[in-house]
Amino acid sequence: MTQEQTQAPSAASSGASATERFRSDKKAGASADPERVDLLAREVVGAVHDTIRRHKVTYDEYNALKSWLISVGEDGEWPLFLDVWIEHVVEEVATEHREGNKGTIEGPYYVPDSPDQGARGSLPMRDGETGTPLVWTGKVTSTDGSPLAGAKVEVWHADNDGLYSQFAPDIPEWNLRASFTTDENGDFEITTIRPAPYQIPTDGSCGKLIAAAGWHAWRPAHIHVKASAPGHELLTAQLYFPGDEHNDDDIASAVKPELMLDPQDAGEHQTISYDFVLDPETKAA
Ligand code: MBD
Ligand code: FE
Repeated sequence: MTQEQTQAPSAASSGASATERFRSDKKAGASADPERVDLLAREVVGAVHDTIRRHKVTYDEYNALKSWLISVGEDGEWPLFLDVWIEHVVEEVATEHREGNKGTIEGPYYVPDSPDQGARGSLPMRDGETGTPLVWTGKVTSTDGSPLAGAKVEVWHADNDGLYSQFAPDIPEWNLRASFTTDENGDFEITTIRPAPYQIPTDGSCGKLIAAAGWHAWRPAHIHVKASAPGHELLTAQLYFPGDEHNDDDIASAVKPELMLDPQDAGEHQTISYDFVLDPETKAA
């Protein structure tokens, strides 16, 4: 392999990282109830049968699907596929009871335990990191309006080339990833750069599906965040920028009007203000 080939971000390398990350963090399926598995597996398989009958799916189409499903696993793109096309409905169902902040999907590129910068600070970035500097002030409160001191705000986003550290090669480990802890008034101030729109990898199986169906691969520029505090439900969200051409056709269907920022020009940089309202944990199971 040439130097260039080894260093180019590829679907296979970011997919392998995303698969490994997911397996190391999540204890998926540990508590699956057989009755739920039976019900859900039957309904999903039944929905596929209905589609085959309704559209008279051919053996060629069945074999194309089989071949594609095999390659999604080989490319490590199950986390990407699921988070782009399925997670938004899981998130909708999981958070429909909330009175506080709207959230949205986590996506495949979260990494826990990013470096803590206190209540005010910058995301780690390279010398000369490109992109408009952004200064974000905000407050974390409970649904009753009381400020939450010591709340954790974890932030991660792509760089100006749309690449995430730990999933694309040659980027410092914690680049554009950090955690903040709110002060005694629940306040924080985060300095970063404005991320670029993000195109999901086009050279893997998800890219093949997109090309075969004539779709596009874009997500609007977004800042990922998790806000949490003791006794409160974890909020996972993404924040978006007005005017992005993909706000209305996000491939991951994860944009909500409540998650739109309002950047103000302030000379060389822009300022944003965005607060989080967390729901108290309910005791009822
Ligand atoms: C991303 O950056 C992302 O946020 C989602 C949801 C899917 C793919 C890439
Ligand atoms: Fe993202």
